Amino acid sequence: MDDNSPESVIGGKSFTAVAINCAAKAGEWIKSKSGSFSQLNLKYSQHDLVTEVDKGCERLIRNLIGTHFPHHSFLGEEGVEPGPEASAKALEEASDAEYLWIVDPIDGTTNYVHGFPFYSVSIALARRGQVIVGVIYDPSRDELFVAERGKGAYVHGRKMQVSGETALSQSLIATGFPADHLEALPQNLQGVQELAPKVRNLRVAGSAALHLAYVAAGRLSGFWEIGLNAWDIAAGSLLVEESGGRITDTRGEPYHLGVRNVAASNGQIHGEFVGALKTH
Ligand code: 2AM
Ligand code: CA
Repeated sequence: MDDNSPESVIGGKSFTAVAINCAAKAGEWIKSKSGSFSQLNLKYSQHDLVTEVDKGCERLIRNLIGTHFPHHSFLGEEGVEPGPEASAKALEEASDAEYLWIVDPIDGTTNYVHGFPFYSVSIALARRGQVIVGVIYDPSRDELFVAERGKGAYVHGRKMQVSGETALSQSLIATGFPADHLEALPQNLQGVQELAPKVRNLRVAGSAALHLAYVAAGRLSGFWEIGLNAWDIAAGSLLVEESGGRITDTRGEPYHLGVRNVAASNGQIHGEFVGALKTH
């Protein structure tokens, strides 16, 4: 039986339909709470924020997924202790699962807290470590990005395709400034130093998942960031691949769920892009 066929799930909903439903519901709820949350807590550092909306949103998604697929495993940002060691351990513990949902309830929490409308809900389903469904929802623009392995990636029901730039000099590249100011930030800044003079321009908008969706949609030529977690990248990785782009780590090695330093692009600039990042 096809694992994604209606017979395999309660209520006859496919994996992708459930992911879309979760992302849309969660996104609407987050947006409705924007500007009115009461608790702002610091996690790993003063640059790592969480609100009660992040936590409530993750609970909502977890419950919905659990209703449809009670035997599937779940890895969510808010269920894991802050810091790279805890997230690596959580991923390792979950990596044996046949089906693993990987969820970031709000990617871009700092933006959300400040009212800067660039944040997203990111939901991926991995089967034995390979992402097979990826959904990213941007509630500020009501944009839903969806990919299914082997079936393409879509936004507003239109098939997405990465951009056509063939050189860094024509490229619009995004990055993120990491919350870890000891190791990840200096490494990222070296990349900025190397790339800034080579590209058309750089952007730093604050949601890794949405940056990846924009690479898939051809709005950015590429994106890299240091020190991310599986939930920031998993859904976006499939969007990029299914739109004809390439995703690796920043040294050009193949992407897998444990990758923390990520480089995604339209494929055509990938060699030059990763080559510049590797200079350091
Ligand atoms: P978040 O909003 O879900 O925390 C911005 O540069 C990107 O980095 C966002 O996707 C953000 O995700 C992520 N990010 C923020 N703080 C982080 C941390 N301490 N460790 C890893 N990723 C982080
Ligand atoms: Ca988050």
